[in-house]
Amino acid sequence: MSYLEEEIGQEDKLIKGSENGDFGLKLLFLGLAQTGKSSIIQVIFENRSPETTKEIQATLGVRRKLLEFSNLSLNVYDVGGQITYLEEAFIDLRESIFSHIKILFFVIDASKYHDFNLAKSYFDRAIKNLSEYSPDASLVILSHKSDLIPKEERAKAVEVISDLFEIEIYPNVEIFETSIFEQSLSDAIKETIK
Ligand SMILES: Nc1nc2c(ncn2[C@@H]2O[C@H](COP(=O)(O)OP(=O)(O)OP(=O)(O)O)[C@@H](O)[C@H]2O)c(=O)[nH]1
Ligand SMILES: [Mg+2]
Repeated sequence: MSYLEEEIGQEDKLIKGSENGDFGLKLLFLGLAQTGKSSIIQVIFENRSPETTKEIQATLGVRRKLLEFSNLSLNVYDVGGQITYLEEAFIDLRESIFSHIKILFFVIDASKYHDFNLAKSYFDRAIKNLSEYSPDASLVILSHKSDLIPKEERAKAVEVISDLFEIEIYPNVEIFETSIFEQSLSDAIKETIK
């Protein structure tokens, strides 16, 4: 059994320093606290039922999981969204987190528009780090928890985020409206991970 196979499915791991080695497609989930990053990972890649995600505890630090999805090996980084952990990710762990990224999923709670500006400041920092460490990475913004806003306002939320995040200036950014309770999430993930 290879090292990778041995690690797949094991308890997730707390990242403390540089991580070397090729563990598969590296995905990075970033966003403010409680936006739904760990829920997305567990619902899509670990078959957790959306209803039980209420029990998920806040992510402390940066966690890494090796998972399988559509016959692909994934190396999934989940950065706790509390400011302390975000700062740790952007300062102390910068190189190990932002190197070799295939896709950055930047998760926004679409119902919390007061947080959009703070989210944007971290998005800008993420882009800066990616341009340095993973210039070929794709960027995917999830306008998430769309079930919390009326159907007729969902497209507007996407528009507001797209404008604020200036996505038209980046050739490799896509934005999707998602919810763990709807098909939209799995469609978006399948479209981006090929
Ligand atoms: N309504 C709704 N709630 C969601 C959705 N996705 C996640 N949640 C809920 O949001 C809460 C926070 O989810 P987490 O996955 O822990 O959020 P997180 O971004 O990992 O949070 P940190 O680890 O603190 O950064 C949980 O109660 C989830 O059930 C969604 O699409 N819609
Ligand atoms: Mg989390």
